[in-house]
Amino acid sequence: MWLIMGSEKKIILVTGGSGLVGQAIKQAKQQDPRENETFIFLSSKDGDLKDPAATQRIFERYKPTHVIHLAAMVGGLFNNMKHNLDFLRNNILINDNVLQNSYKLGVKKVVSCLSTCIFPDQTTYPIDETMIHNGPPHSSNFGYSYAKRLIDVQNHAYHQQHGCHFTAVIPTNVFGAYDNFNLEDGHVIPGLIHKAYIAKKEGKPLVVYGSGKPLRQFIYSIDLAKLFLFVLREYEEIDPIILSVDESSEVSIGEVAQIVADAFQLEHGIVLDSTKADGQYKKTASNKKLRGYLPDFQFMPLKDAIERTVQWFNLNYNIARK
Ligand code: NAP
Ligand code: GFB
Repeated sequence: MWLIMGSEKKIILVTGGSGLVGQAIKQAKQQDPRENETFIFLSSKDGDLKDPAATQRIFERYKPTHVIHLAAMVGGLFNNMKHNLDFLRNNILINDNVLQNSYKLGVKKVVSCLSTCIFPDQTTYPIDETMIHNGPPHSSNFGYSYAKRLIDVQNHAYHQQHGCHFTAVIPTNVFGAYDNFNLEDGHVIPGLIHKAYIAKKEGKPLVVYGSGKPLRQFIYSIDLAKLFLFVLREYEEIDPIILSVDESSEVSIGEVAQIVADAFQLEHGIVLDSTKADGQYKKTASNKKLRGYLPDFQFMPLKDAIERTVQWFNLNYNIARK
């Protein structure tokens, strides 16, 4: 039987499949299925990937041909500032176990997930893929950043020594359904949505931490998921690729807070809590490399994507991570 190139049977293991990005990939692959692809979405209930033996058992059980590696200790600014060591150690352990087992089982391709916060804090803008190792990251998240930078080093080392095809994507701040809406540990958009939900109930203003001035590029989880499938199916480089909305879509935290307040039709305005940290002022990323591959990719407008996420949170308040 002759198989057309590229239609070989793929068993795709998605580590961290129960989280924000994992759930979005689950939805995106249903919207754009391929006959030769079988996906397995893992959660930490399937085994602790910090544990080498548990990771080996998972790989021996599913025998993946491809891996989308999302599993990580993930959190917002304030969680990172409190737990830099845990972010460093937990993510180094998880990444080493997943990549080493992928190598041992002859996995054909691994796509890991970095983040634009790992780039040097003192840099020129816009940031591009060549700048990953050009200096220290921002002090608020150095633990997470160095653990993620190490993935890029590991990918090149596995390729150089064993010819492995391990690569990585670098998303900007992600948001969407199934996010972590915990007020202490989560990121800004889920944090604002949860606070707006409470403010609506209590007839109070929405409290925004910090000055509201920092700038961010936000990518909707479903858009990121579609781009992840493109990278899994068609991206052949070992070097990573930034997955981001255009630079022109960069917004301030104050502007995002206003979009969230409008989505809840809040009547008591917004107040700033300047006792809270701003973190990194900006991390403006270029998506020129991505646009080279997908010049016409349409990102969902931020306002529409936030409204959909607010709708999801209102409907799923009971099950949402809080
Ligand atoms: P998330 O919602 O917090 O999900 C994390 C996932 O990892 C969950 O499925 C969790 O399983 C799993 N996990 C965590 N520790 C584990 C362990 N020790 N063993 C096994 N599984 C474990 O995170 P996310 O926002 O989807 O992030 C996915 C990837 O995108 C991460 O690599 C993250 O660094 C990257 N990223 C995220 C953002 C963002 O803004 N969120 C931005 C850039 C890059 P349980 O559900 O069982 O806990
Ligand atoms: O999303 P966030 O926690 O992470 O915060 P970073 C972004 C900005 O939002 C900061 C402000 O300037 C915060 O001061 N902010 C305002 C809030 N209100 C809130 C709120 O209620 N909750 C939160 N969390 N922030 C992270 C890195 O940096 O980016 C992580 O620390 C990860 O490692 C992530 O990479 C993508 O964008 O500052």
